[in-house]
Amino acid sequence: MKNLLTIGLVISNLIAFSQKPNIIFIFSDDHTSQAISAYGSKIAKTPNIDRIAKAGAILHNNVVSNSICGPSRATLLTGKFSHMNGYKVNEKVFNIDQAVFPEALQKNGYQTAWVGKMHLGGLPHGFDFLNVLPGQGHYYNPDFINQKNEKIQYEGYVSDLITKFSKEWLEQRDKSKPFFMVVGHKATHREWFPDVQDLGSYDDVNFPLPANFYDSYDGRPAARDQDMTVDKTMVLASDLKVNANYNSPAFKRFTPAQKTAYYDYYQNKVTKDFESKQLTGKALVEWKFQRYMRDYLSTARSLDRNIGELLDYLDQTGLAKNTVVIYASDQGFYLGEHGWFDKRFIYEESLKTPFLIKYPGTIKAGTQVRQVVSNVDWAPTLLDIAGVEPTTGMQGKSFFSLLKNPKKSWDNNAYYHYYEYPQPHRVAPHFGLRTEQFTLAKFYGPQDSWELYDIKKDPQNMKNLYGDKAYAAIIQNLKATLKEKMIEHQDTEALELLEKEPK
Ligand code: SGN
Ligand code: CA
Repeated sequence: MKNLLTIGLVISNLIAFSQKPNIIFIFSDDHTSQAISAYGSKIAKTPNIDRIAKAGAILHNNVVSNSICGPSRATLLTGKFSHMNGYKVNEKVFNIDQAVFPEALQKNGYQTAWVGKMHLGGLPHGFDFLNVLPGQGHYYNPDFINQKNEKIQYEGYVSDLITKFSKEWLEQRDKSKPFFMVVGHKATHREWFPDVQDLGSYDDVNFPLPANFYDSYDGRPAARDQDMTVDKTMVLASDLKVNANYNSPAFKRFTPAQKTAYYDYYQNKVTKDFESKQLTGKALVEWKFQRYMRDYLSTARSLDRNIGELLDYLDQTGLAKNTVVIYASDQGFYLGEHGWFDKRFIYEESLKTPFLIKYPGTIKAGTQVRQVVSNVDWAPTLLDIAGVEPTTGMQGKSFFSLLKNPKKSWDNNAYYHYYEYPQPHRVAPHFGLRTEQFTLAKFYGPQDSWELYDIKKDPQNMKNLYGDKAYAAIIQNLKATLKEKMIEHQDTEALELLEKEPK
């Protein structure tokens, strides 16, 4: 009798688990929507990322709550804002003693894994399998840290190795259980080292300068004070490999063949071209911009190709039918807009992050989602997809219903708070609100200024409307909502600053 009951329980569990979808969360680094063709990019082709959008949904207004790597990842895991999960700036270590949503998935029968870039400073609980890059990781012949905390170096290009290890785990996992896997990519993080086969792939392209490349930053003192311009901050040797230091730690990892390929391209071609031109002033900045775009987009080629390889694998093994695939980046990035690279600001290019999702049979192919959602909503959404209740203290809200019905009305108010200052890019801390139409922000610390943008009229965030009397009522309303959000999300530090403001 007891045996029969046990068999019955096993069978019912198997049925329940087999109905649960698998979830693969492909998570890149600094890969922005301006570089994704599904988002309308004219300068890049990402046929494989686009496959996800074609088969499912693309989110046009998925913002992050703190536009920087480690904090974005901590928010993914906890469903909490930085001030609640404690991970406000990159160089801190994520407190692994807090609840993370993969633990809830495990309790509900899921197998969980994270492969590739993680960047949390410590290995969190909630994963049955880990094989992650230490810190920022390396593009060539990188080390990986496994579950036993052993560091092992592998030969190859990072995006290929991440795909290989992801597929290997899919092969050897416990196939009686549904799974959740993060495929964390290093691409397209600075210093943009393309795979050897992609060197020179954009050499024939002349990239148009963004209209605001020569931004004067009028009316935006925090934007003026940053240190992230292509002109002054981007380094010719380390970023653009002009007379690169082939004895640097990154190059020391190269095999002789990899080094020869890089030397042939960057020294014999790029550096030679640079030195023959003797550029100064605008011509020099614009040359740097062209090289930046070429390196960034060439690095993205391998990322997209590897996503294609993983999607093909899912198709070939039949896993695709019951597997949700998400593609997202930890934040957006500047591709020359405002004259910049990097992220951090509440302005559109770095506030928004790509998010594409396919779920065969549940999310309609070609779905366009325009409502404002945030990365704080990711954890509750993923749990919702798995049919699991949100864990206590989660601050985000599931947007699964929106993916199924993109016409649904929505609270389009996303809260933002960025902290890291002054290193590495001197962006003043700020908090703010992004609604369907407006962005309101307050810069503090070394700055003391408010900014308001009408996103519909000014998606480039060029005209600060804060002082404009015509917007006084709008500002008052937005400030009231901002305060409500601070209270709701318990950002007491920001609330104190807001309370000190003249009324
Ligand atoms: C490094 C980069 C910065 C970048 C941060 C954070 N400098 O410090 O440009 O902003 O990482 O990036 S580098 O010369 O070392 O590449 S993040 O993606 O981890 O947030
Ligand atoms: Ca990042």
